[in-house]
Amino acid sequence: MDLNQIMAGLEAKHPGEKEYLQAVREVLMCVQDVYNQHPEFERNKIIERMVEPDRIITFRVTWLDDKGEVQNNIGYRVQFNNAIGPYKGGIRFHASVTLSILKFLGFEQTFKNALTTLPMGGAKGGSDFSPRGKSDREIMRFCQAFMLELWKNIGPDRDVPAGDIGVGGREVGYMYGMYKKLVNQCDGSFTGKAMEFGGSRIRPEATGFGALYFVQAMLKQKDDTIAGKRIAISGFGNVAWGAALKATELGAKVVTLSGPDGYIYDPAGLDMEKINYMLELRATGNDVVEPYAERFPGSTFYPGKKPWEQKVDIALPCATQNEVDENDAKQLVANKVELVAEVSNMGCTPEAIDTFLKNKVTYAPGKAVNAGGVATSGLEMSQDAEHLQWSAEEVDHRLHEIMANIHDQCLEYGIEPDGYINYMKGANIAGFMKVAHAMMGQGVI
Ligand code: 2IT
Repeated sequence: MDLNQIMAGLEAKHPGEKEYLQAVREVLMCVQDVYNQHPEFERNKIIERMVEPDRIITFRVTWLDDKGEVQNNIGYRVQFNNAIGPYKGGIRFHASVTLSILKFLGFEQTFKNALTTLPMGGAKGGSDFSPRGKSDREIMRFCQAFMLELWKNIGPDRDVPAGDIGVGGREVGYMYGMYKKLVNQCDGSFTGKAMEFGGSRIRPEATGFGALYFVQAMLKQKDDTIAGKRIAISGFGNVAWGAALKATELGAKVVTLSGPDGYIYDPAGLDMEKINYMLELRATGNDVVEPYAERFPGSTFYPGKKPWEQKVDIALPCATQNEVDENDAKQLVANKVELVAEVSNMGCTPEAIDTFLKNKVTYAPGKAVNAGGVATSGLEMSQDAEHLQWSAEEVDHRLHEIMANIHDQCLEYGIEPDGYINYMKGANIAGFMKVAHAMMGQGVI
């Protein structure tokens, strides 16, 4: 494989798709040596087939706002790769959504899902619809309008969507409700459903919990433990909440949270009351964290800034792609950060990752760290298929096993000659090998 030639071809074909090209370059850079040891991959054009989505579905979503005015948005589903199982991946509702972002997320999802060991392919969907400031009725009408198009393309053995930024239990409920109305079947073709209609215990917490189990495995590898560590978390959504909850339960001190408006520094660390307050903040629909500082004296709000300027042992980006840039990384390194684990998808820019690797900071990518979310979605699919609901202990036990297994897979391919563990390389090669072998086994299609 000639990395630069492949990238030049993709850049010409998909100009301006910055996030998608970034995600592809990272994977190809990591797998090129292994790839070149397998001439059969080259003969079968595995890379060329893997970097293009199987199909992209684009549609107009028209809905009525509370004033009775007609609103239009764009809806997408990128069905990236189903070599390993039905397409699987979340739906994102955010004003920033573009095809490039959904292609990057679908591409990442394919390898992440392969790492879970469960039979799931990769996909992603979403809309440029912004839930910020919308009423519950507006959210419902939008979700229903979105499903009027998407239902034709999904199904329990075809494509199973779930939540992502801007899509939580409420939105999944409204979308699944409309889907059921249209197909007249309760087949569980969505995950992240509420417990009353086929959801799985632990799914709301799973991304954050799984990330902390992974961080525990990374620390154990260094003969270290999490108790007493100071942790910076960004975001205050579902993923940040689960991560903050588990980190606090494990005895760490979470000292930051953030929103689009800035970040909160709370030197006392989070406790249950503060963690529950994150849910209240989110329920306002205003997408801001500033009120936290008024509610909890002793904490400070830093408008327009990111939490990476604080001195911490562990940084857990939990907000969105490219939220840690080169300057943030340099600041973290200067403050002697020990470990950075991306809980958001592609949370660090390539320059930030380079900075961590050069300074031998223990760093792991989103597709390994945050895979507990989609893994628990896979467990939800199993429960729906057998018409049963498992106990929280059962789900949590399996989540632990899956995260430990992903950590082992990273070690298999990521240990460098000097003993440094390159989790990015390990995760990308392990995920890639699984997808490549699955594609090889099913012929040229
Ligand atoms: O990025 C992700 O892995 C998710 N948003 C969860 C996907 C899923 O299908 O549960």
